[in-house]
Amino acid sequence: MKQILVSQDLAINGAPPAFEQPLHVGRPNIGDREAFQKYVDDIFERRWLSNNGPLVKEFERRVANHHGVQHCVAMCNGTVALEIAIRALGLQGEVIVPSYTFIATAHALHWQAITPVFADIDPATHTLDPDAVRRMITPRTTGIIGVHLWGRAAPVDELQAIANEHSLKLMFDAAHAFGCSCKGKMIGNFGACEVLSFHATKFFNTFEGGAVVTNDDELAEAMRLMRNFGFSGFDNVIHPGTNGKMIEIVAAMGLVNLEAIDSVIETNRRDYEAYHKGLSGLSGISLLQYDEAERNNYQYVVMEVGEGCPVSRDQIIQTLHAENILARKYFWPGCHNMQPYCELFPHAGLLLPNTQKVADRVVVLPTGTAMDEAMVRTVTSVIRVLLESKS
Ligand code: T4K
Repeated sequence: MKQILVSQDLAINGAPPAFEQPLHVGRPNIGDREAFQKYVDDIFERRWLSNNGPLVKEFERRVANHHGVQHCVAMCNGTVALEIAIRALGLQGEVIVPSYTFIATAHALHWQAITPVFADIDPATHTLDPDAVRRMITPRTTGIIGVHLWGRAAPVDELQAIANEHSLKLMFDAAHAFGCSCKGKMIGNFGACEVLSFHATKFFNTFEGGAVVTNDDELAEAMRLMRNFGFSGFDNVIHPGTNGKMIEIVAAMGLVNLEAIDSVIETNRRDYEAYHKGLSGLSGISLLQYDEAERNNYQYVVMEVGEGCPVSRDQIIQTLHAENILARKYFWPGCHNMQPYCELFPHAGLLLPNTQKVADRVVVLPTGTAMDEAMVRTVTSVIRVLLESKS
């Protein structure tokens, strides 16, 4: 790794890039490979590959225990888990969601002919602003989907109070929040249900995968039917359904990666602290903080480029990319600026000033077990040298 001390050391100024191989946000965290191979041999031996097999059942038990919830219904990915949860809750008409989220939150509604109504966020937390939610309620509203963005909980109590007051269903997109807590209570215990994602890029992955966690017995039962075409035993369909099943080899990856969770948190936390140290004191630069009183997975290191910064967010991204550091602008430009929503609701942005502001200033930096402290130091020195050269 090259030393970056002065602006001539930067790739944008003609120097070779800091990294030969690209550094990604979302390099998968992978547990014990031998343990995984052993599971694969057992699966072949059993010849039971899918359909609620023993590993999926074991995986569901372990994930439910980890979050202190009654039920975990494992699915093929987080998006299908969202779709099934939305359908099982009976949402229809309009559902209030943030625009500052991954597109799947909105698409899961639109895919089922439900209108996602975008409410603004609190710029300090990046999660739904309860007052903005109130403003978006109409006679067609049936529910609210809060998103625990970056693994930091949405305002669960305030959203529940609004839901109760207006007889709305409340659920959470907890795709980022595996193993996180809110006011000392594990994610999974809020709203009617919460949806986890186990995509390759997540803190905890099963290659692809997702789940709905809930304490509602009836809801869990309906979702179990829905993910398997509505089958109840041989030849007996008792519910409308789709194919949302998790398969055995995926559950095996989950069981292996569950064992690695503590060490992944340790690594993420180390990176998060190294980023803090490396970026402290830079004008206009701040990092989103995790509340140390809660359980966090520290998967996302979220840098904000504010007004006092001598360079723009996009110049920082461009400079990092030239070094092969593929920092991301998640979740720019906001769902409301993407298809089909930008065409369906061309003026939605007028009510989303904080979403626009935050989407324009965030840079998500690489973390995870593919990074070490020296790599983090190189990333921060690129940003430091760039800013110092312009101030
Ligand atoms: N709700 C929220 C709030 C979400 O963030 C997500 C997913 C969902 C719902 C839906 O859950 P899933 O249906 O996905 O389970 C990624 C992920 O694809 C997506 O799962 C995730 N959120 C989102 C935040 O990030 P992209 O398109 O930005 O990145 P992608 O998948 O190309 O991966 C990013 C980088 O990671 C790649 O450039 C290279 C690296 N990578 C990726 C994969 C897949 C690897 O090194 N190895 C890999 O196997 O969406």
